[in-house]
Amino acid sequence: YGRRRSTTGPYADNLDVDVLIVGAGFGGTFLLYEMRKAGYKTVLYEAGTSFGGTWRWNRYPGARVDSEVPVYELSIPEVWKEWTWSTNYPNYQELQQYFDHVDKVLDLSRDCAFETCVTGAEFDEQSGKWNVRTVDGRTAKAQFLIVAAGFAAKRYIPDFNTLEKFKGTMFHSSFWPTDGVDVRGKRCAVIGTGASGVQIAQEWGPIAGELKVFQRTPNLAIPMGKRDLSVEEQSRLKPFYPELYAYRETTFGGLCFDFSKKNTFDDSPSQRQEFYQQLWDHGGFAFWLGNYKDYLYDAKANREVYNFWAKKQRSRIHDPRKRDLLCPLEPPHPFGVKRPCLEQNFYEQFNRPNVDVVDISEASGNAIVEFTETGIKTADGSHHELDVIAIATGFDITTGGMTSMGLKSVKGTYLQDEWKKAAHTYLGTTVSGYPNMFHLYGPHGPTLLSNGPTSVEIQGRWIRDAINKINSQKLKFIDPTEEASMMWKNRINELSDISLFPTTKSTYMGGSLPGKAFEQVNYAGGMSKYKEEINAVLPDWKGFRTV
Ligand code: N01
Repeated sequence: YGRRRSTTGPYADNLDVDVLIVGAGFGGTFLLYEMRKAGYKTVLYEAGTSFGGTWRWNRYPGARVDSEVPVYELSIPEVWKEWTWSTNYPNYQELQQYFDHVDKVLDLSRDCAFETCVTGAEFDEQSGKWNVRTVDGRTAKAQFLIVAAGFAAKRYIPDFNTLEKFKGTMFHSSFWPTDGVDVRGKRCAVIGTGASGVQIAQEWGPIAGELKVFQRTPNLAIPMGKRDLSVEEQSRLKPFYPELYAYRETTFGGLCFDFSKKNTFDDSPSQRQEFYQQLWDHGGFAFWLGNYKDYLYDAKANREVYNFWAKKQRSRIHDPRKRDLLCPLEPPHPFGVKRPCLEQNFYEQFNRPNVDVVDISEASGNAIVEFTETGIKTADGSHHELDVIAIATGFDITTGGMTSMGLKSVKGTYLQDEWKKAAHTYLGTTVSGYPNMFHLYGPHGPTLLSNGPTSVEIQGRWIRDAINKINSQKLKFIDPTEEASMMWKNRINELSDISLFPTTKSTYMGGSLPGKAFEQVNYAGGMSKYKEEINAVLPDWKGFRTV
């Protein structure tokens, strides 16, 4: 970071702007557009080299989105009118092209400083401005600070014994070399079976000499339903896009479908099988967030879904040992309380003689003991000889981006200390002690339970409206109270506690990082309810100190 491209415009030192945004993914992009449209002098700082956020960093083999386009898209007409996709689930390269298109159409780059990493920011109550510092010593003042760092900004590499000893090629999934890694004929391993691990395994199975997937918990993956999209099909549908973008805000997940209005046992067993089959054939998250409305709340209903899933996926794996590890008859956890990955041919990979799954679950007692110069040792005494390792162990989920930029509160404390265990926010958009700071697509919003673009548009418009209101009321700043933050945390827990989410350790419940609290990090009441709740506080600044 810190290679300043220029000394002028957004790269200048001592900037004084109305709004400073950090992060050029969907959130930052949308807000830069909205803020400029509302007439604010805005600058965006981005650590990477261009727009795209997660899609610039996650270049691992097979990286592909798991929400369908055009739902996974900004609703800005100038953008979608001129854009067509090759498939309903584009890969990272096509998403990068999409972001280049967004940049060009909306003329965004002129207000962006790339390779600009924020290392400190504090609010001065006297002047009512944030003082922001970058890694190369630049400073900027801004009335409003918007943190759009995303939920996967800080990668997590477990503290494996003697990791540094390994002499082969090893990368974390979110820090993959631009030129890729040639695995043809090589002995490869993937550690982790989240969405990243599953996608890498699919890509490597057919070409690696040998592939070992180190699995702690099976991913209850479901079919993606990827297909080609023609220009004609997209042109035919475009007149309906505004309706689609309005509709997605009314659903639980911000998608183009919603949970069924029925409970599981309202239907007869045969009707249920028929319904599950329809969802399965639809592909994508329909089987997850379009299923019976009670199944994420009722264990008996959930088991029905699991049984259907297991029957389907077990039939694809020939070897009984691999089948039982990847798709056990007894659920490792309720279906859907960990994000089910969308797969294309993940299970078929294990029918290849060169692909195997290594059970490192707690129950097996076969944890990774250490890394050696030539591979990985597991507790059962095996030494797995390897040339290439993909570490797909995820992120410091939702909080990592915000706690990595030296944010200092008006009480003199740092966010990274305050949030060591868990996040405290009000509405999933503001933090007590950090006046005039807003965040989106992070902790305590619908984030990981939602379609990204839908979430950032709802939160982004709320942030825009809040900023407009602060200015029209001639306020110096707003700051949520600690009581309001507690109330919001209780609300987050209340929505989650009635569901099956708290039965299982997952990214939703704080992730894998040692020392993190086991608690819900998302608003689990659905997008439309969330929108209603956050919009209700604006008219009288309920829960905020206003100065
Ligand atoms: O990471 P994850 P990810 N030893 O945290 C395992 C989204 N995303 O990068 O399940 C061994 O989901 C861990 O095991 P367990 C995605 O939806 C989207 O895949 O905790 N293993 C798990 O298997 C998600 O929200 C897309 O038992 C260890 C894996 O590592 C977020 O990004 C693509 C371990 C981590 O899975 C992150 O996904 C990619 C250890 N010490 C990502 N610690 C799409 O749009 C952890 N694990 C398709």
